[in-house]
Amino acid sequence: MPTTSYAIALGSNRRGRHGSPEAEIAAALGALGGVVAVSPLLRTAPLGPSKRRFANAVALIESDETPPELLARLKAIERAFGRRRGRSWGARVIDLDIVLWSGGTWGEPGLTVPHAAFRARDFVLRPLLAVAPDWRDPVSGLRVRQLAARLGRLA
Ligand code: A4P
Ligand code: MG
Repeated sequence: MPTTSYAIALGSNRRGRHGSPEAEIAAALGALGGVVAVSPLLRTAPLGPSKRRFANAVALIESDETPPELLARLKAIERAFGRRRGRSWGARVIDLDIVLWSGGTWGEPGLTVPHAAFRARDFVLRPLLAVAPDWRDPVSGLRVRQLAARLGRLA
């Protein structure tokens, strides 16, 4: 029985071998496995230099993996989907980020959980709000619904 759950953010703004960004996200959900909830899919304006709009979603998964084990698997899925390395913030077929972990916080070079930027990102908080409004961020002590309300007020 998996004892650990994660919130995973999915983003895509480039067609891949599965088709549209929406189709890439659907395929990534299948590759992830252990999915217990999926937010509605959102079309969002790009943050950063990329000009293409993104499809974004958040999934809750159950898994026995530690955060580094899960990150390694997410990177393998990104590679299998044709993501090109070394193009930070560029157009991508799929981007998979660990947003929250039921175990709390994890920090090592190359991996910070909760994700360092999720509290400021509407394209993560809005879908997260749909699947885990009461999840408490272990760093700020605020629930997802409070983080989303705070961001909404600042926007
Ligand atoms: N890393 C550290 N912590 C984590 C974590 N919690 N989850 C490291 C996943 N990865 C984590 O990520 C860079 C490195 O972060 C990873 O190798 C891992 O070791 P990346 O996905 O390889 O690179 P990136 O995504 O191009 O860079 P960056 O700066 O992480 O970009 P973001 O934050 O992923 O943002 N606009 C909209 N509307 N929707 C989007 O989804 N996404 C981005 C990319 C920009 N604008 C967007 C969207
Ligand atoms: Mg990423």
